[in-house]
Parts: sequence; C-alpha cells; structure tokens
Amino acid sequence: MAAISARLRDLLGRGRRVAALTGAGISAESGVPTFRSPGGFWDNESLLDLATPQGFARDPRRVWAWYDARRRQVSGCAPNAGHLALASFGRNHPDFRLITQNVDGLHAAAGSAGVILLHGDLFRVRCTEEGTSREDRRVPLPEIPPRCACGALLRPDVVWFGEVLPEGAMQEATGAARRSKVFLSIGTSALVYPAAALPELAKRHGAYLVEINVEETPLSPLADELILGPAAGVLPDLLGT
Ligand code: BV8
Repeated sequence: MAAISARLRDLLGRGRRVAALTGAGISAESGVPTFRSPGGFWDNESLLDLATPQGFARDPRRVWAWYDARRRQVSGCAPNAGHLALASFGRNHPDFRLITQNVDGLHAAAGSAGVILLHGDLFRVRCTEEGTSREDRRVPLPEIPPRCACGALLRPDVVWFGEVLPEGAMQEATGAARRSKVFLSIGTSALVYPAAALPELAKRHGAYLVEINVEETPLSPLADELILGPAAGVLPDLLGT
C-alpha cells in the first residue's frame, strides 16, 4: 500500500476543513473510461468534435451518439471503494467539501451529499431554446438527437470546452479550496481549467496539498505529498473508512 506520512494521517484524523477535487481517475475502477489514459474517451474521437458547442452545432447527432453511449456505459457502473470512502468521510465530517469534474453521478450514487458538480451531469438534458434543464435517465435514448416537447434540440447538460462553468458551483469550489486545511486532488490529470486551478488556490491559502494518482501530473511538483496508487485502494486506507 502506498506510503502515507504521519503528518497527513494526523491531519485527516482530525478531519477539519478537508476538501477534495476528483477527476475521471476515481471512476476508472468502476469501469468508466478516463479521457486521456490509453483507451480513454478522447482516444478515437476528437475533443473538438464532441465536447464543444461548435461540434454540437455542426453535428448534434454525432455528439448525442457519443453521449448516449457514455450514458449507457455509466448506467452499468457502480461506485467503487474510493467513492464509498469519500461518502463515508463526508458523513463523519460535516465541513468536508467534495468537488468533482466528473459527470457520471457515481459520487451521489455512493451516498455523497452536496457534491459540487463543476462540469454538469450526464443524466441531465437542457433545451437549446428554452434553456430549461431536467433529469433524463432514459437509456438508450429513444431518438438521436433527442428533442424537447417544444420541438427544439435537447443538449447534454454538461460544460463543454469554451463554456463557462456553473457560477454557483465555481464559487462554492473556490470557497472550499480557500478554506481547506487539507486539499486532496484525486484522479485528475490537472490539465483542464478552471478546475485545475483549485489545488493551486488551496495551497496558496495554506492547505496541505495531497495528490492521489497512478502517475505524476503537472500538479505533482506543487503537491506536499504524492500518493501513487489507485484511488479505490488508497482512499479507504487514507480516510480510515
Ligand atoms: C472555460 C465535458 C471560460 C463534460 C469537459 C481556449 C478557448 C476556450 C477555453 C480554453 C482555451 N484554452 C484553454 C481553455 C480552457 C479550457 C481548458 O482548460 N482546456 C485545456 C484542455 C487546456 N477550459 C474550458 O474551456 C472550460 N471553460 O474555461 O470557460 C472561457 C470561456 C470561453 C473562452 C475562454 C474561457 C470548460 C472545461 C470543461 C470542459 N468539459 N468535459 C463531459 O462530457 O465529461 S472536461 C473533461 O476533462 C472531463 O469533463 C474531465 O472532467 C476533464 C478533466 O479530465 P480528468 O477528469 O482529469 O480526466 P483525465 O482522463 O484527463 O485524467 C484522468 C487521471 O486519472 C489521469 O491523471 C490518470 O493518471 C488518473 N487515473 C487513472 N486511473 C486512476 C487514476 N487515478 C487514481 N486512481 C486510478 N485508478
């Protein structure tokens, strides 16, 4: 098992003002492909065709075929020990804040409450005319691309590249990062902004910055502690849950 310092164990034992940012890596052991690892989502599809408003405008059918396939894939996945450890830690520490870039809903499925969703939700859709958003868990979708009752195209209610993040979520996330005494960056390549700026922000405000990943990332040199290992194996030990 990966080495964990006595200092970190002491800080987490006290458990005050802990915050965590998760990325696709925490869902890898649930069977959800990551984006940038080999065999990941971006492997054979281009980012710009699938995760941008321009790509959607150009070919909504192609984008929805990709999201429908992801919805189907994710609906067959269950939270893993990493998700469950964070949910348990959150129940025992009311000031714990969990921030995620993931849209797979596995933190909520594991029992985490109040998850800050930076990039939206795979199982919510938004009307391109009315702007209204609602839950839609139909798998597979009955028609591609799906349409609103008003006749307009529906889009996935996620944040694409070039789109601003939900204002409330970003405010909550930056507040949590500033206040944190321990900031855990878990399973993220730390490449996508503004989410990737959160660990740096936490550190600037005095947090003990911990990175949990199976490989080093651009964040690693800044981290006070790097724990190399799979999240599902590291987190139950690290969080004592
Ligand atoms: C924004 C959609 C303001 C939802 C995603 C030019 C023009 C416009 C913007 C930009 C620009 N240049 C840069 C930007 C900013 C841009 C950006 O950061 N680009 C990067 C690529 C350089 N950001 C944006 O556009 C954001 N908006 O800035 O708005 C603005 C507006 C207009 C103009 C200018 C600025 C929007 C960002 C959100 C994009 N949407 N997805 C979806 O369909 O999912 S991002 C996509 O990447 C995913 O959502 C994911 O959340 C995110 C980050 O990826 P990770 O989660 O880190 O996953 P990844 O595969 O990369 O890494 C997995 C990691 O896990 C690896 O490190 C691996 O080692 C590790 N791992 C694997 N297995 C395990 C593990 N770790 C632990 N255990 C394991 N078992």
